[in-house]
Amino acid sequence: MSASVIDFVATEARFGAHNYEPIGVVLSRGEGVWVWDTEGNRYLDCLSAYSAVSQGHCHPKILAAMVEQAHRLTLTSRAFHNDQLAPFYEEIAALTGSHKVLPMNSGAEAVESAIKSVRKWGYEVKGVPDGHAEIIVCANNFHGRTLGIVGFSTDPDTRAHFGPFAPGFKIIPFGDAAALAEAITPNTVAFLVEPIQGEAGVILPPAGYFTEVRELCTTNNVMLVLDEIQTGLGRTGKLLAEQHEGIEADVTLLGKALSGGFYPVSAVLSNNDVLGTLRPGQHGSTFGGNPLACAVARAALRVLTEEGMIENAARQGARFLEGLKDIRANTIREVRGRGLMLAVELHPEAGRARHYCEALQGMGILAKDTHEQTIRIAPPLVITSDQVDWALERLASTLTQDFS
Ligand code: IF1
Repeated sequence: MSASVIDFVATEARFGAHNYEPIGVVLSRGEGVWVWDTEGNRYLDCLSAYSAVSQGHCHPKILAAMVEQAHRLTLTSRAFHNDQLAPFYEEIAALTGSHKVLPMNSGAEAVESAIKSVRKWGYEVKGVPDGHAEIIVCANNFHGRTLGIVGFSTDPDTRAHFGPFAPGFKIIPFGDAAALAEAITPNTVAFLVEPIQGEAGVILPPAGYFTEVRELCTTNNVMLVLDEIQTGLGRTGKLLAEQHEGIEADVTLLGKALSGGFYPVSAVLSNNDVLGTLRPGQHGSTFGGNPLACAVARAALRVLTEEGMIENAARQGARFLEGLKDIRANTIREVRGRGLMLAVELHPEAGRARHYCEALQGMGILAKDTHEQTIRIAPPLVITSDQVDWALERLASTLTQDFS
């Protein structure tokens, strides 16, 4: 690392809460799938800010919409109407086939908002006795960092020493429909689940799991809440990951790529019943649904569909996965994923995934490890075949090295 890079890193360490341990690269510019560091080195971004920059860095049309709106009006609060909210509602509802929309900012806020809404639905529509609503979640979930959410995490780092936590959550194994059937009681209001578990290491459920989940939820009048904050908006090669399963959630959570990485924008989408229980004064946010966020989200959704990014994610994702499977390296335990949400799990004896990510950085690729043994690969959805092949060459040569 050069002197200036060490300076940025040291200053962060001196003043910042040490809640991250970034790879030693200081980025200052991005365009499409590429990012550049302060010294002008170029990298292929295989993290996409945890899938938030799916449309590619600094997409010109989203940028133009943001700048144009920023000149006109940024924030009104929901005390008044603004002329961007209604078209945003219409467009996102039409695209996703939803009846109602609740705009928020971060992903965690969308999750919290869904929890509040399904509980309220449980008391006011389903008839659960007040204070007794139960929500079922999965082991190894990741839904965000707020107190409500970390209380039902099973990851010690995420949870430890942040309690006491809110009651009302039951944890079952992911991918086990029988466990869901057993966990449901008359007080169950919702099952909250990721279509593919991201932080857990890109874990796909067994085939048919979500069909059974859908049936169980319908039969027992339990709201199926899909956290598509990471899997949604094209990441897996479909608009929503639920489409791979041939099901429809009752409540869908979106975030991250909803703004193409320009701004925190999230949303709860639902049928009429769930969000219909919220009355004036019962939930809100200063920034949620602001005109700048709505203008950015509208452009982010438009380019996703108009520029064929979802189809490209399916095509390039299949190419990337095939290419990864063709790499003959005894460091690799398993390669998995769907669309451009991919992971390479290493054998325990191969050494830490972090070392491979650092080696990849040296070859011009930025990727992020998760859980010691897994390298996550999630480039922007605008990646081309040549760029996939370019990445595969470098991954192949890195994965055949030994960092144990
Ligand atoms: C961090 C992982 C990704 C999410 C799902 C809600 C949220 C997230 C399915 C909350 C956020 C992030 C946050 C980021 C790490 C990251 C992540 F490694 F933890 F799993 F993306 F892969 N639901 N995921 O994945 O959204 O409040 O952050 O906007 O550093 O904590 P948020």
